[in-house]
Amino acid sequence: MASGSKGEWSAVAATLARGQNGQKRKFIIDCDAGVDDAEALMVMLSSSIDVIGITCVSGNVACPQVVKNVQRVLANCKRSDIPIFAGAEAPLLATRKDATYFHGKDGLGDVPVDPSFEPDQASYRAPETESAVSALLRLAKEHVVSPAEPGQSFGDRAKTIKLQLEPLEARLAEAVKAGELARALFLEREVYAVSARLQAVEDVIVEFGAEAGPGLDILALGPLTNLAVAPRLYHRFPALVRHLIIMGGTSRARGNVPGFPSAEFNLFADPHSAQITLHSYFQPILVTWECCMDHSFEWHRVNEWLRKDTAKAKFIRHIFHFAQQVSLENNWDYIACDPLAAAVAVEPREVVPEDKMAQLHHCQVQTASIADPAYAQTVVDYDNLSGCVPNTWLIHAVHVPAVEKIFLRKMEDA
Ligand SMILES: [Ca+2]
Repeated sequence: MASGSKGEWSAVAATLARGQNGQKRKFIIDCDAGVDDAEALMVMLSSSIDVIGITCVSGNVACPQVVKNVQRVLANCKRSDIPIFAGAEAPLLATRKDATYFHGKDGLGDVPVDPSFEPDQASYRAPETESAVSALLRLAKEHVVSPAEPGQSFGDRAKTIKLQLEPLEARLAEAVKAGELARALFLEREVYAVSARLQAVEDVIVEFGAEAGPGLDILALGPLTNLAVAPRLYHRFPALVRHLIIMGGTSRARGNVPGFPSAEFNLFADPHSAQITLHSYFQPILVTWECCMDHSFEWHRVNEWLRKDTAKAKFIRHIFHFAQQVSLENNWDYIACDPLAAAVAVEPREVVPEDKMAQLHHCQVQTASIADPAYAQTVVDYDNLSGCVPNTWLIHAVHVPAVEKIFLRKMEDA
């Protein structure tokens, strides 16, 4: 029997769809822009949410270029009021890989600024001097809400994790008693991860009180290096995050990285950080590569959308030309990865309306050896054979008309 139980996703989607205590939702976007990151930023900025900062990470291109690309996108959206923070320049252990074959050498299709519809570069907002990880910690603390809504307090989260930990510890004790050493080592690692999640919440309760709760949501669109370093510097950080939505990973071990058949690019680019992230945060939401592939769009349809006579539509056409050519040469449809994750983040109830479309499972990332063809695979425990705690929401399907509506909205000039 699948471990994702009925009814739970609708509760998650309902809290994700609104801020705490009727406030607008506060988002940080962590990205490696990238043409599809640019589109995702435009989705977020055309939605009824507050984007309070953008943190950058090396991925599609190196971090300094990501910062430049975010500056350009924000200027094109007339949102240079949003602070930009430079983050990790390289993965934790892996060798840095980029995706310029698809995004162009500069990450935005190698097209010059077109003065007929793009703002002058002199108007770009300078990046902040504070680092991405420091900004994540500071902003998460600044956005704690007190008192939190019922079911969303630190106290509520601590209770949920405690209930998960007790049977897990019993399973570990049984494995030790039965002399099942491999299983015991595996379960010991899981006890460590769940205990760390509990410790983070308990320490946050000492700092802010059990009735307070997290007020910050994060949309992660690149390798997860910043999100792995944050809890390593400040172990309470994951407890201060309300929802973490990630574009990345695979649900059926079907990848998109040449040479690595079951690896998706964002997790492949820094699998160790991905593993830390899936272990550290409370129920992250994964919009997987297969979900994006299963809901791709034919290019003629996309080009119909882009015919709009707005500056934003012109900007997307401009930066997407290179990626579209690469796609057509390879017979690929338009696979909207980052914008699809953004659509899930902003309108979860419309985009993922049914419980069967999202399920909670234990997921981990294969990091053992780059010589292993399964390197960077997302290992999904669909039937809870591991005895571990299901902690990752996999989005399996989306409601396409709701997605199209959001995609069209992003091209309207404000
Ligand atoms: Ca990205």
